[in-house]
Amino acid sequence: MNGANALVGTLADTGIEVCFANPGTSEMHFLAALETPRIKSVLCLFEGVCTGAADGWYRMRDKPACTLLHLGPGLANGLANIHNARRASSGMVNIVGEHSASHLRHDPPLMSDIEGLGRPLSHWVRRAESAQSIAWDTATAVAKASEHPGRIATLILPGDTAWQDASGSVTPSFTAQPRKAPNAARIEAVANVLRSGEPTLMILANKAARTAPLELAGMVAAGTGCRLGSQFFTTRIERGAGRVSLERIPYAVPAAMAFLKDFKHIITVETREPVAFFAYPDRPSLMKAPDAIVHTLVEPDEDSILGLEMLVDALGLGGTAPHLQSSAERIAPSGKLDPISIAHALCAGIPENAVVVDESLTSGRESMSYTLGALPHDMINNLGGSIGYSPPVATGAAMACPDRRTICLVGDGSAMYTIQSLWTQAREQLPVTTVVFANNSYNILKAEYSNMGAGPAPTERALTMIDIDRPTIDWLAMGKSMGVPGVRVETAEDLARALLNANGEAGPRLIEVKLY
Ligand SMILES: Cc1ncc(C[n+]2csc(CCOP(=O)(O)OP(=O)(O)O)c2C)c(N)n1
Repeated sequence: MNGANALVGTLADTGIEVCFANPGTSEMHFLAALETPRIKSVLCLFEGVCTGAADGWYRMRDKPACTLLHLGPGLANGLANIHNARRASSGMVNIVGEHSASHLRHDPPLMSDIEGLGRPLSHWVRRAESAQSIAWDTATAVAKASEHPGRIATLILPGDTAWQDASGSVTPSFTAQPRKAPNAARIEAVANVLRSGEPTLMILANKAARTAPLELAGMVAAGTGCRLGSQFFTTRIERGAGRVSLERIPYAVPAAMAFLKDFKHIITVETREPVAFFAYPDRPSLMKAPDAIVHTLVEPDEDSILGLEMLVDALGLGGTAPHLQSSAERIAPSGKLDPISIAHALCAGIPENAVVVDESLTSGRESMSYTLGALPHDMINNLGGSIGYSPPVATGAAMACPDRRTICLVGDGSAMYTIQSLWTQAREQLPVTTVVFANNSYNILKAEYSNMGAGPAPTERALTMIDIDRPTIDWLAMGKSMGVPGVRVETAEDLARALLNANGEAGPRLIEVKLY
């Protein structure tokens, strides 16, 4: 048994099921070890796809996947989606290949400061010192990544530690730690706030946006009159008809301030108070009313089900029925495509139990609430703001949930960052429908130009950095070249029909939504 075998064996022993990989010469022993059927290895054609896919896997499975990245440059290519995963509290184990120590002193071309690249975005970085220590290091990495909230663990694997003998190495055993219990005094203080009857918004995030905690929060809302909200971006929300819905705090600062202005109290569950995505001249960073008070009910590393149960008990609300979202009054999607008619089409086309990965930006950003009454589904957002997250996350989510349809809603500008994901989806025949909103523009930046005070509207020259229409991207050809059949739609009814058609397919499909 060599170090690579010890590594892969320990990954499998500690519950890792999948490795999103982009290998190079230094990782050949790891590749050989991956021949075990115990771990599914999935080739991704860019490291940002590997790391985004690991994020998508975690969001659906609540446990880490691993990635295989080629030395410093491979890790660097994966960093943007590691950042997004970190902001979403997703755990992952990155295995980064490296030269043997004896080779490093000759300064070979691929040498770089891997620890230096990995550390800012990893919670844990370690370089395997010997083949004998790899099993220990690997088990430690998986335990770290599996903490709540999820953590980014990066293990650097020098070539010689992979190929040397690892027999007799020792693996520690870790028992998963239960989530921390919230402090009882804090729960009582929040109960008092709710008893006051003053206007209160409870914001739920991360694991608190799942059905069981949402129902507990729904009981509190039904019993006290408080409202339930989400940040603009949430890791995963179980939503749709029959579930407890969250009101989404708007993205734009003026709209968010208008939404928040009457709340005297904000109660946070696994999140913090609402912060603007960007700083703008003359607009505040914190968007609540100046006299509003923020109360933490559950910290991000605590158990929100327990916290909400304690709150329901403290308020004597056991047995209260939460208000459940009614089915959408389905407005038949029709006519010209705009954010509202797109939402109507989505509402008609999202199948039961779908996973929706949203990076629709200006095509869906403000209209996603129109899909609240769709069939029950999961909604995934990007908490890190680095675009190009959704095609990889959809890939990983579909690997994690092959029996569900994953729908990736993505702006054309965002899609271009990680479109290689389609190739992996075709190769693995994943049930993903990618909907590309082809407005030939970084449309969001047009409004941000004036929001920032750069001028009333982008100048012609500025527009050359914002429009992506010369040349026009042929999305159907793009999909076809990577084995994903597609269709182009120009009306809302055609979009709904295309979604429904794709739902019946086993493999990936692409829908180009032509928006100009
Ligand atoms: C890695 C990264 N680079 C650049 C940006 C800045 N940025 C934010 S949105 C955006 C354009 C998005 O365009 P598209 O996906 O087509 O959506 P649209 O705005 O047209 O709705 C850009 C370039 C970013 N957020 N992340």
